Amino acid sequence: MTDEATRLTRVTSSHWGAFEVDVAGDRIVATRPFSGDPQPPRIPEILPAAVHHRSRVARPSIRRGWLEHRTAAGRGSEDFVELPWDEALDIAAKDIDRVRRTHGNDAIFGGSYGWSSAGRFHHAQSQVHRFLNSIGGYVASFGSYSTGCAQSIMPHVFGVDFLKLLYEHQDGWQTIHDHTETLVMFGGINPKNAQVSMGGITEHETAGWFDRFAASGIRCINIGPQRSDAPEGCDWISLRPASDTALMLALAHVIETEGLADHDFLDRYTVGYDRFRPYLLGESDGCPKTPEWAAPLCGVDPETIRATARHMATTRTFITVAWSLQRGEHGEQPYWMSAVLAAMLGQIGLPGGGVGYGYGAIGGVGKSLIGLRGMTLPQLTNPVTRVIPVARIGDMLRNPGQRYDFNGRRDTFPDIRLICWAGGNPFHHHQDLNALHEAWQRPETIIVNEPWWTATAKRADIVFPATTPYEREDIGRSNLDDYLFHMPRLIPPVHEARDDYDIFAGLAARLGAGDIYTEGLSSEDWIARLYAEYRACGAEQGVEIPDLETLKAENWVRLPIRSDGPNRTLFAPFREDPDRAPLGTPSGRIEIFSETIDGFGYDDCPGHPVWLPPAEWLGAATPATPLHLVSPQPGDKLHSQLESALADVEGARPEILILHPQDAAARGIETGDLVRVFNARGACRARARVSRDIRQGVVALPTGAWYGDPGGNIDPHGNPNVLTRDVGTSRLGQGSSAHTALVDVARLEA
Ligand SMILES: Nc1nc2c(c(=O)[nH]1)N[C@H]1C(S)=C(S)[C@@H](COP(=O)(O)OP(=O)(O)OC[C@H]3O[C@@H](n4cnc5c(=O)[nH]c(N)nc54)[C@H](O)[C@@H]3O)O[C@H]1N2
Ligand SMILES: Nc1nc2c(c(=O)[nH]1)N[C@H]1C(S)=C(S)[C@@H](COP(=O)(O)OP(=O)(O)OC[C@H]3O[C@@H](n4cnc5c(=O)[nH]c(N)nc54)[C@H](O)[C@@H]3O)O[C@H]1N2
Ligand SMILES: [Mo]
Repeated sequence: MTDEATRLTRVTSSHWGAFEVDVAGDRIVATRPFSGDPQPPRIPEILPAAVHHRSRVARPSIRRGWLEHRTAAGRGSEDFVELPWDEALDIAAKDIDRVRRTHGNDAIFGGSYGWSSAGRFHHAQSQVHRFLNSIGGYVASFGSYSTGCAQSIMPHVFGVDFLKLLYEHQDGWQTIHDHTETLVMFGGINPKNAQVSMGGITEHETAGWFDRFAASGIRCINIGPQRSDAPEGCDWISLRPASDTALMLALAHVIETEGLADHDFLDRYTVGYDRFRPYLLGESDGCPKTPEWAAPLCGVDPETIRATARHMATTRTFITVAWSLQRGEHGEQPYWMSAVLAAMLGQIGLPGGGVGYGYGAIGGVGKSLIGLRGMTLPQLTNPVTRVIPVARIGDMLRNPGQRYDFNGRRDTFPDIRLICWAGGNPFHHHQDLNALHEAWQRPETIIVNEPWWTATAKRADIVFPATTPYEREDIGRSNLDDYLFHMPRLIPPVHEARDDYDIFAGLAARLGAGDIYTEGLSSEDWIARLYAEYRACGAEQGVEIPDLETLKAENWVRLPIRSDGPNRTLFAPFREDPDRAPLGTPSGRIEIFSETIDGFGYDDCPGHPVWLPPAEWLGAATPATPLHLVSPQPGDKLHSQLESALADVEGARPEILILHPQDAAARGIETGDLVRVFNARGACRARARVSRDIRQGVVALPTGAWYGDPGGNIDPHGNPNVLTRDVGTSRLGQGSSAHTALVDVARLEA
């Protein structure tokens, strides 16, 4: 029995959903699933160990060489000196002031990408951006590692912001369930990834939908390198990574040449098919994109391609594309081509037909809700207009002043002297980490707010210990969820941690911008203000939201904002009448050929979708690097978060590498063996798991193991980003190319 006096149970929310937390005294002692979640994730189980882990940053810490000599030398390898808060804030503020006076605010990089924690007010990105704006601005970043490439290309094709397309236009699960006959999933739909969502999903439903699809006889086809990317019971067409565009072109070729293309749809709703068709048929380049052409590229036999094309053309077919396909070099092409393929089938705008993106990427895609706005900390305005594509940070640090192209614009990389990061772990998320470590030596000062001594914190000059959500009060809500949470402060700050808000308030005050940053409000005041705005917005839309005191008492409520009835269909009004409801493209139609993109003159992203192989894929395998590495999201955590405690679990590190029995046998590797995964960029250790669920020639190593300390020639924990290539998807998208990398694997003696 628990002692009520010392033990308290409350519900809180996170990016991986709601869960119950048991607190005894100053400690979180256990977590339990939230009763309303049909498929609760196991991720929170490790939370108590992580929150109280020895790797928490205890006090403000300044790297010795920087403190004594203001030198970058030793960054990442030197020890830190702990200082009292006031002293550390004084030192940091003085240096920020020096940089902005000497070099201007465009020498400060505050792109600060990362997921940080759920909770609306203590949202680290909003906090750091507001702070930097209050002191004169910063160089920002555009897009995300998740969908950066799609965010650039898809508005040219469909004329709508990519994230709006996902969250407000695409077919709902119910529509798919009720109308789709064939679900073709490039890159699968994996309930493992849908555990997670920005701000959290409370009821995890993805696996449940697949049970219902199976019961109603929907044929689900997973196309990609891993069978396990889709639930059991789905068909699997095993495909070489990065070859989806070749397969899609061959499907399109069959559809066109067998008279299965819907030319009425193409005429009425699209532009540029006449420019694309000669390429498809080989009239413009002498290379018809037949199944026989595609087979050796994508590793799928021509008969399977033909049968699949015919099946797609003769049933209500919904094509889904995982975000992973655009997280690779030339990731623009499979995205654009999937839209063209769907247009040729003529089912866009019909319920359960057409195309959609990222149904398995995060929970909440496919859910139909009345959108409520609000609960966002205003970020003020940024006087610095410089913005880099988010995944080009390594290039920016290496090449100040160098020109680069991005989606039709030419710009030069700024000369960054100071980096301020809160709520992200670039030494988790960026590609080619050994190269980033070198580039990271260039700025004069690096300031990081972090709860844990991550690889990024270890590579900073000044580290401010940040609280976790369990140490502060907040409101949990997400545009993709119908639950609303009061997230109580469950325990006092661990060691001397402070909220990001208080850290930045301390810096802003020292820089003469205290009032601009805080407006004289405490965290509590801000939460009350933002909540009141949110309630008012709800009232405008006829949704009653309880007052804050009631929410605090209830802990969580469910809002009546689901619209599960007749469900959403992508572009239904456009299909109804394309003249009255045109798309936002220059032509008002789906752009199979884009004059805008053609006008950019990019050979790596021309005016219509084309087959462009990446520099690294199985078609370019070499004796030194014969295997394609995919680095998917980890099932047991969010990115690199909670890693400190997970890594303590006996046998958990290095991370598990999945490889095919044939590739394992050729190297004398068995399940459980320690292996070395390597290429010219780096090497890491991993633990082998031999499986037939992966295509021969492909290996999979999830992201998130903490990048080790510099100096070693092998990353001990199994971080795939020592192996990945740091190159933009193309001059158009400039997204992350994490999924296109070649490696080899060798057995390590234990
Ligand atoms: N090879 C490869 N690499 C990839 C990908 C891939 O598919 N393959 N995927 C990419 C993608 S899609 C993404 S989104 C990125 C994710 O990359 P990130 O978002 O950078 O990863 P996280 O581990 O979530 O980093 C969040 C950090 O914020 C800290 N944090 C949490 N809460 C707070 C807070 O309240 N305040 C402060 N100050 N800090 C906090 C956490 O401890 C953690 O260190 O990785 C990318 N990297
Ligand atoms: N548990 C958990 N869930 C998460 C996250 C997490 O850290 N943990 N992170 C979240 C985030 S930030 C994001 S952006 C999403 C990402 O969601 P996605 O981008 O959909 O997921 P990934 O795990 O990167 O990749 C999914 C699968 O794509 C396959 N794949 C890779 N390359 C190719 C290719 O060229 N063609 C085809 N057909 N398949 C390919 C791989 O086999 C891989 O397993 O996941 C979210 N969900
Ligand atoms: Mo992401």
